Amino acid sequence: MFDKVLIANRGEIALRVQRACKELGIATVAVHSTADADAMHVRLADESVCIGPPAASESYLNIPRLLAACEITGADAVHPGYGFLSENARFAEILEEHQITFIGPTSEHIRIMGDKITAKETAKSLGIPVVPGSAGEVTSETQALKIAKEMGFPVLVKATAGGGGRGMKVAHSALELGLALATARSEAKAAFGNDAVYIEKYLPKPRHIEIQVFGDGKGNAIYLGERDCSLQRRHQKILEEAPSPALNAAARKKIGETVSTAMQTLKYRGAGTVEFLFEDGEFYFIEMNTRLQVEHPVTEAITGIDLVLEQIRIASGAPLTYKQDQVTFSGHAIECRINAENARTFRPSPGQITYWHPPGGLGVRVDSGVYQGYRIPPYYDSLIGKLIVHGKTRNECMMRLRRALSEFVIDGIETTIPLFQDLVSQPDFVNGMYDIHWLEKYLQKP
Ligand code: MV4
Repeated sequence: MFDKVLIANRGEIALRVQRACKELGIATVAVHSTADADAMHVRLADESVCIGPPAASESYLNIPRLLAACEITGADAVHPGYGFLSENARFAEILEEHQITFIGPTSEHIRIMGDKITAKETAKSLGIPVVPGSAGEVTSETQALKIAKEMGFPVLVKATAGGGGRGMKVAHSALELGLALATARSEAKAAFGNDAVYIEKYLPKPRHIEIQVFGDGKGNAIYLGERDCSLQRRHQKILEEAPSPALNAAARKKIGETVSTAMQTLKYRGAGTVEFLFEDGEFYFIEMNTRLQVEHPVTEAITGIDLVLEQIRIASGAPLTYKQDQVTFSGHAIECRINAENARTFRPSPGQITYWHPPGGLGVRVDSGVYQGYRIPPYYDSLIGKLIVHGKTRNECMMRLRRALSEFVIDGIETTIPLFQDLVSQPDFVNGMYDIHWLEKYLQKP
């Protein structure tokens, strides 16, 4: 087991990793920018290293500085959290070259899944259902038109180097295809420096359902159920729940076994999330995230499994703690992402928290790195905490969520709490009847 883990992240996820390390008796090293000198993860770490000014490129994304922090402190492993360098294959490689364990998958698997085309090709070869579309990059309108006519319109043009919905254009007919290709290419060139595009059958009203999977890197893998992340705004997840209201036990078992078998074949190591679009009872692979996700606590709530403990154990060479038949699902969990933003305009609202009173009670968890008096810096993303609520049923979970939201007091800044207080009484949400477009349509209503 590791002696000392450097946590290459900040905010609530840095604290989350620290908790797991402490439970395993592992010393922790926090890194921070000058803007985060007063952050909770710095206060609670055994050691801390200031790695630079506020800009992420000069701190949390700066590989030489993170490596220097490892050398100075003698850390023998690094946990990347999510975001920042968590899916940077080169960072994983460099750490391994310095005999420091990267708590995550191999750089090879990070690289494969980081490219949309190779990820989709790999998924297909492993028996995972994918969206019908071009075998790879399309380089001419003639080629695109031939494939589109075979699939049927509408089709979606996507950037190979894309992600988070950037560089995507829908074409409803042959007449629109040329413009969609040209627009997607130019946006991809501008955003990613790479104008390669591919096309897929466009799914008009899907849900976003992701499968949590764990592998030991030696050919064993288990799945830990699914999370429904369909409530999104501009490709930002707002609320996630487990299990999905749209899945029954048979569908869950089928897609879970498909994914875990694929990860066994791949000899995948660590935590992974396989993302699908789900429409008319069918799953379609869109991408795989080779990191721990923000929304992992809803899976922890219904399985009772600490995913970060598992990540650290696997990275240290231990076998999976659980066999598939030891993974059980109990109850329902919902996570609300509390952002320092105006609940209607979503304008960021950094500043000092003058009063902080989180909810409590049975089935209520708040993961956050802020505290009363803390000044939220304007340099990083606006997530200040996650409210995770668990209940025996979805209805009990929602009753508890409404009560927890009513207890939550955060003064001094604006937050998205009022949005959730509104959402949990909307009939479509209460009935679980929402797809990936529902929230943006709802927010556009006067
Ligand atoms: C799609 C799609 C419909 N049809 N692919 C958005 C970002 C990237 N994760 C993939 N995305 C989509 N791909 C096909 N063939 C719709 C989306 C999409 C979406 C997917 C998941 C969650 C939210 C979304 C919001 C808009 C579009």
